[in-house]
Amino acid sequence: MSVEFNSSLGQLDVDYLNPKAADENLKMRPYGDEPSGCGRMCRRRPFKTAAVFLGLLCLLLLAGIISLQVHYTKVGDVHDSEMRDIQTKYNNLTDKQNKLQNNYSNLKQDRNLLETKYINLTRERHQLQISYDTLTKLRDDSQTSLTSLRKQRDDLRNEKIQLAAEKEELQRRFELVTSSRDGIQEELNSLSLNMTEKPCQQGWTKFNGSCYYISTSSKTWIKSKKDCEDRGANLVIIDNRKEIDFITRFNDRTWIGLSDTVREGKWTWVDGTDLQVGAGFWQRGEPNDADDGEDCVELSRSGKGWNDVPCSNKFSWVCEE
Ligand SMILES: [Ca+2]
Ligand SMILES: [Ca+2]
Ligand SMILES: [Ca+2]
Repeated sequence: MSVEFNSSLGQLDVDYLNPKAADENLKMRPYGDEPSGCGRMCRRRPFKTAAVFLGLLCLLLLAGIISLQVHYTKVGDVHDSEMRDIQTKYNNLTDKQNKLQNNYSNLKQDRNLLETKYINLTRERHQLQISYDTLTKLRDDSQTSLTSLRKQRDDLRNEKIQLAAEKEELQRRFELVTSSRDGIQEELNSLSLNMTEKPCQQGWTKFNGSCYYISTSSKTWIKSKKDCEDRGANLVIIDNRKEIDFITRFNDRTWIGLSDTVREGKWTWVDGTDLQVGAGFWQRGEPNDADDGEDCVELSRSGKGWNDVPCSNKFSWVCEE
C-alpha cells in the first residue's frame, strides 16, 4: 500500500493497491524531509485526519452493527412468532392428520365390513336366485299339472253328466219295461184265474181271483157283516193295495171286515186272523179310538186308507168270496 500526502491539498494519498510501495515510500522519505511549505503542522495533520476518519468509520460500523442487531432482533422476534404460528399450525395439522388417519382407519374398517356384507349379500342373493328359479320351475310345472287336472276334471264332469243322462234314460226305459211286464203278468194272472176258478154269482164282480159284492145301500158294520154272511161270504179282507184300488172305485166310504170289538187295540179280521202290529193301510194318525168308541174300520177313498170309526155308522159295504 502506498500512502502519499498531497501537501497542496492537505490530503493523504494512500496507494491501497500497492502497500509495499507505500511503505517504501514512507521509509524512503527521511524524517524532516516533508514537503516544503507546511512544516511540523503538515506532518501531524494526516494522522488526525486519519484518526477522525477511522473514528467516523468505527462509528459507522458500530451504528451498522447496532442497526443489524436491532434488525436481526426484530427479525428474530418475527421469526419466533412465525415459528410459533407455524408450530401451532403444524400441531393443528398433525391433530387433523391424526383425526383424518383415525377417520381413514374407521372408514377402512367400515369399508371392509361393508365389503364383507356385500359379499355375504351377494352370496345370499345368488342362493335366493337359485331358489327363485327352482320355485318358478315348480310353479310352472304345478300350473301345467293343474291345467291338465282341470281339463281331466271337466272331461270327467261331462262324462258324468252324460252317464247320468244315460242312466236316467235307462232307468226310464227299465221302469217302462217293468211296468209293461207287471201289466202283462197281471193280465196273465187274471186270465189264468178266470180260466181256472169257478165263475162268480150273479151280480158279483170278479177281480184278481176273488168275487166281490158291491152294496148299493148303507148299513151299520154289524148289519153289513151279517148281510155278507147271509150271502155265503165275509166282509172284504184287504190283502194288498190293488184290492184297495179296486174297492174304492165304487164308493167313497166302505166297511171292511176289520175290528177290535173283542179286545181294544187288537185288530182282527172277520175270518179270525189277527192283523200284524204295524201292518195295514191306515190313514195318518189312525187308528185313534176317538172318544173311546171307534172299533170298526172303514176304507175311505178321499182319505186314501183305513180309519177306525164307531160301528154304528152307516156306510156301503163290500163282500168277498
Ligand atoms: Ca181280500
Ligand atoms: Ca177301538
Ligand atoms: Ca178313528
